[in-house]
Amino acid sequence: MAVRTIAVRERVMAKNDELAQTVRARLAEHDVVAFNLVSSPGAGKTLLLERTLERTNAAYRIAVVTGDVQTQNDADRLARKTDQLVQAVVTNGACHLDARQVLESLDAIDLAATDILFIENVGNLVCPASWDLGEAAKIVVFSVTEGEDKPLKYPKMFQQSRYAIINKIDLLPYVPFNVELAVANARQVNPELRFFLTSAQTGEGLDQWCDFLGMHVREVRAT
Ligand SMILES: Nc1nc2c(ncn2[C@@H]2O[C@H](COP(=O)(O)OP(=O)(O)OP(=O)(O)O)[C@@H](O)[C@H]2O)c(=O)[nH]1
Ligand SMILES: [Mg+2]
Repeated sequence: MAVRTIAVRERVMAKNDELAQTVRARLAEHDVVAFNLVSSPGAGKTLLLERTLERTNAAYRIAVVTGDVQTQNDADRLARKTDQLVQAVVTNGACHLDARQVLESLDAIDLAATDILFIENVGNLVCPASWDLGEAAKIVVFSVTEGEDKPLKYPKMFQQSRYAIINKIDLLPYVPFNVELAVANARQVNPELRFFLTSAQTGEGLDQWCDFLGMHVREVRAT
């Protein structure tokens, strides 16, 4: 039975990877760049996206897919900030989004009128690491209230991510968090990781973040 269980899981993962490639191809066809935001619950993914929409709405067309175990609260928050579609996926207990859910979401999104697709994954530092959703890159958000050791305790998420956002830096005066140590820990598991330091609350660091998004849109448009 144990061997059979593993075989089933491998088939599920293989199917997911196939669907992720279909997502990737559909996005490429329309020059849409997709980022998969992953984090522990409450690191600030939704607030960061709200601020991003406020700042970039005039410049880029951003669609969002949000994944939540229960409720569509995040989608409701984000829909207040944009005229583009915000697609809520309620996973009913699953701890991650999968490529099929993203592919089905794409049917409702006008990709020809989209520059960036943000996928806000379910808040969980373990499960989403294993699931390719067809994104250009995973971006791991972790906040200064979580401790510097998280990259070492949850290495796969940091290995699978190309970018890391250290968020809630407005709280640095109040919490014992050493940014250099956190960066060193993350680089230990993924030397290629690139960092942003942000406060979605005060707006600090969001200029660099939005410049980065603009650079990606321009790159995709130029190809
Ligand atoms: N002080 C401070 N609070 C923040 C910051 N970013 C987010 N928060 C707060 O942190 C809490 C969680 O933020 P969310 O944006 O809902 O976090 P999330 O990652 O989307 O959470 P889940 O979707 O549940 O995983 C909220 O109370 C936010 O107002 C920040 O930069 N500084
Ligand atoms: Mg959220």
